[in-house]
Amino acid sequence: MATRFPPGFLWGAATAAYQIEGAVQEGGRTPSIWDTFSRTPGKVLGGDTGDVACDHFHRWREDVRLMAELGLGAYRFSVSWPRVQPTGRGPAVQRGLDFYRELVDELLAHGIQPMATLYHWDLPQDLETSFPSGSAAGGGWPERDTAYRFAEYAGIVAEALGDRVERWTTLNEPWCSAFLGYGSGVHAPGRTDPVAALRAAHHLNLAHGLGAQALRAALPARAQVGICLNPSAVRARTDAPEDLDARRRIDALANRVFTGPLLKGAYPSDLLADTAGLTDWSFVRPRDLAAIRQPLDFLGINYYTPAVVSAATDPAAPRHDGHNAGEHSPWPGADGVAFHRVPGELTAMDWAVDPSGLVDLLTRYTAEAPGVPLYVTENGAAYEDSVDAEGRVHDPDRIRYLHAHLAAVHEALRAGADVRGYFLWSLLDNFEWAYGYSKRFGAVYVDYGTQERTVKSSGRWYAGVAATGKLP
Ligand code: GBH
Repeated sequence: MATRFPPGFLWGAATAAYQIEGAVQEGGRTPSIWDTFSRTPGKVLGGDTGDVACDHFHRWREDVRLMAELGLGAYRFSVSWPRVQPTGRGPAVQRGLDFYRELVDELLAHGIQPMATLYHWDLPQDLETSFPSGSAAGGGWPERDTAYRFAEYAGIVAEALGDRVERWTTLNEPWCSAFLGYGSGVHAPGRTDPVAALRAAHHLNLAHGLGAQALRAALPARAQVGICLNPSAVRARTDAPEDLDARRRIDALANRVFTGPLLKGAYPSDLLADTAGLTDWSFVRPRDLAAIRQPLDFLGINYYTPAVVSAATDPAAPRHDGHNAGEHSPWPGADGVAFHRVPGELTAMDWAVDPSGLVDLLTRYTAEAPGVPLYVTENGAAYEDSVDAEGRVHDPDRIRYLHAHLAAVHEALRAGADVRGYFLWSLLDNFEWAYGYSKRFGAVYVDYGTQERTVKSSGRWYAGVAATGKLP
């Protein structure tokens, strides 16, 4: 049977501002927590920063031409908060808004539908450093005020771009912002406080809810508002009750801490019980849950690899969640959980290739969010690509990865999942957070010395899929 996707299925690619734009000191932009973090020795591999990245801030016209060459129907980008509202408070900077307006106009001129993400991790540094409550540790997402600031910023961007952008997402992967930023500390701002991480998760949820309200107030009725999560397809290593319980705990901390309030209007009671030794959750105020549970026009699912967990037997064993024993955990209150090597071939990130996790997530969230269309807002893989003597980039591993995951999307569609589109991560090789430029996820190769772009064989392959709407 031909693997044909429904008519109108959206074929896209995604990026994020700090990972591609560069030009960090231009047009009135102020530093974000990622500027600070990447300049702190030891935080990012090789001391890499986003100072130049793909120089997209200057090369966006060329990059839109590339998207057109690939035949993309949609492009998911993020807006840099400190570029449009320096320091995260007060008036917007026109130059910053103009950059995105021109980008969007160029996309539309090429028949490419923009999807705007308001927050892909580049919090204005000033909101982390200077904030009302005066806690000694810092501000940022553990502080309630940051959610209010986000809603204001969301309104500013919606006013500026609302006439031309139809699809909006508030946050990208709040799990990473909360638990990697404030729990394990491997992402900016690099704090390692389990309670701060839980507070951050709540204030990110609140920011989504207040931000979605601000978006709707400013946007035309046809606009669609959603959020991108990175739910974990988490499995128990065995059916033993203690392993199933480990699975339940990680499911609560990875998934239900967000989907509980977003879809059901409550934090899961098992999560509150599991974390009772850390916090009584009194930072959740009575009206917050109603504010968070806004109707969603779509839900964005980012997927790379599943997780396999069990009850911990040897606490010193490697954890296989990217965080080793002795390091701070991104899982507050779940110290008794072990993460295992997931079966399957590994990508350059050491993430196992297992598309069945994507089928599981798309099926699960179709059931848990009835009537809410899904998009795969990120999926892709890093491999060790290089340009050959003829100037070509041959990346058959990535083609295999994409093929298998698109087949998984198709399988989910056949099982009744309401998936409306797919965004490949990423359009370009770019700044891969704590890994700097050492990991390449692009469908287009970037030579960071010359900023030359070369479409990889996977990019050409994906263009064929986008053009025909089916898998070869
Ligand atoms: C996304 O993060 C980001 O949105 C994007 O900016 C980034 O470039 C891209 O993915 C690639 O990293 O640690 O082995 O258990 C994804 C972050 C990746 C965090 C998978 C959890 C679990 C794999 N997530 N990870 S493992």
